[in-house]
Amino acid sequence: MFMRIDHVGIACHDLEEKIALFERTFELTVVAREINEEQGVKEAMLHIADGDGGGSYIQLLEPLGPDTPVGKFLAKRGEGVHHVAFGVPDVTEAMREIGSKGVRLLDEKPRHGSMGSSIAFLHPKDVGGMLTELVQAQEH
Ligand code: MC0
Repeated sequence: MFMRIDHVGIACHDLEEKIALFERTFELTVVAREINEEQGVKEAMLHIADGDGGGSYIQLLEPLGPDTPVGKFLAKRGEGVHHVAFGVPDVTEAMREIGSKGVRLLDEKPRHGSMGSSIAFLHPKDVGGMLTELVQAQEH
């Protein structure tokens, strides 16, 4: 079902500061930036490697406000890993398959994600405490 880890999302207070830290420490390069109003984030993707059906990335996330998923996470837990995203060939099919196993889907239908992807989230409480995202990369 999963083709690769698409990205690991990291919640932070200051996007520019954390981009500079990751560039300096790991020699990673930012390949995309976006403000996603629907998800309440300003984000940057730092490229790690290319794999089956798409690349893999570190995603740095700064909340657009306190009353957003990442804003609430920061207030409760502080900076750190917010979610893990898996690449799937077909996000709607993956939602159907995983949902049929009793895992709560946080989205009724796929939403717009980073770099033109289609995404959906699974409830962390149903998958071992890890907020999990399904990603179907944009076709090129
Ligand atoms: C909350 N919980 C988490 C968590 N956030 N556990 C692991 N990882 C996280 N990130 C836990 C809480 O500690 C709590 O457990 C329980 O889940 C319910 O949390 P809550 O605080 O009561 O509820 P909310 O209102 O904060 O909602 C949490 C929920 C929400 C995961 C449902 O954040 C959500 O719908 N997230 C999906 C969308 C999202 O995260 N978007 C931002 C990234 P206890 O034990 O205390 O009851 S957007 C993105 O990444 C896009 C741009 C992309 O990749 O392209």
